[in-house]
Amino acid sequence: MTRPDEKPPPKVCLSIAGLDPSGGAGILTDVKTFMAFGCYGAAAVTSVTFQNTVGVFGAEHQSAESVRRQVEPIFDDLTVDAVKTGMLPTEEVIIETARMMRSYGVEKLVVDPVVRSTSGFDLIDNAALRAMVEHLFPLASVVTPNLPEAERLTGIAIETVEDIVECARIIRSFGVQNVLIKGGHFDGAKGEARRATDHLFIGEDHIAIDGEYHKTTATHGTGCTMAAAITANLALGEELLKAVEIAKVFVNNAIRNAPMIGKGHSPIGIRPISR
Ligand code: PXL
Repeated sequence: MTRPDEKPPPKVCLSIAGLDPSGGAGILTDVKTFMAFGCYGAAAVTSVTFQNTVGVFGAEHQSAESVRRQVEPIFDDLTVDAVKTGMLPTEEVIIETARMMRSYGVEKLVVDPVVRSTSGFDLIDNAALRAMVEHLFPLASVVTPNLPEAERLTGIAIETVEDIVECARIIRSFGVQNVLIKGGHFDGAKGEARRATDHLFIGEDHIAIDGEYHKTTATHGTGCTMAAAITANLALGEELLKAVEIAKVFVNNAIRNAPMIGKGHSPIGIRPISR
């Protein structure tokens, strides 16, 4: 079939993550973000969560077979340019996801090691976290922990930038090529204006990416949006550093444009970017 507008087909991004039916995080946010960058978004559900802006009230995890039966037809049919993983709730789902990434030869893979919701609900168990480190991290183009996730992965209590560097060293020792430790939760030095600086470790290089800190409750879905925006930009052919920089500006704008809906942490405002 020829395309009516004769434009080249869009880049295809796939999210393998949880469903937040209220649309603040997870696959709905990922697909909105893929679309904002002009990519085509596909998604496989790993867990149906029950939540709104106030909190997470529970979750029904999918089996590894369910995830496989969602993902296989997508790869059999579409050319997938990049994949993002988010909430992978169990060891079996992680092992199956890693197996599929290897078998389909996925080269652009963003792994967001989602551990806990903003409201404090544990989204994966310890065995799953160990499996993610062992099976999925070595396949990732980049792993994108926030500070609590970096602490949980390494056992380090982060208080200084040196602690962040040490976390990155440990995470890389798990066989990860590139790590982005997101600094939105970092208080910084006392007396200094608070910034949201992210730390990207590419090979041996450490690049600090400065950003504005917003004092706001509208932070639900920032992590998903950041990882999805990186995924879209990798799919579009950007280098990792450029993809992270573009994603950072995108999330910043989305926080500024938050719709401020709901009684808890408002979702952020994901809007198409103008090219
Ligand atoms: O932001 C972490 C996250 C990721 N994925 C799903 C979630 C959450 C937080 O609530 O529900 C599905």
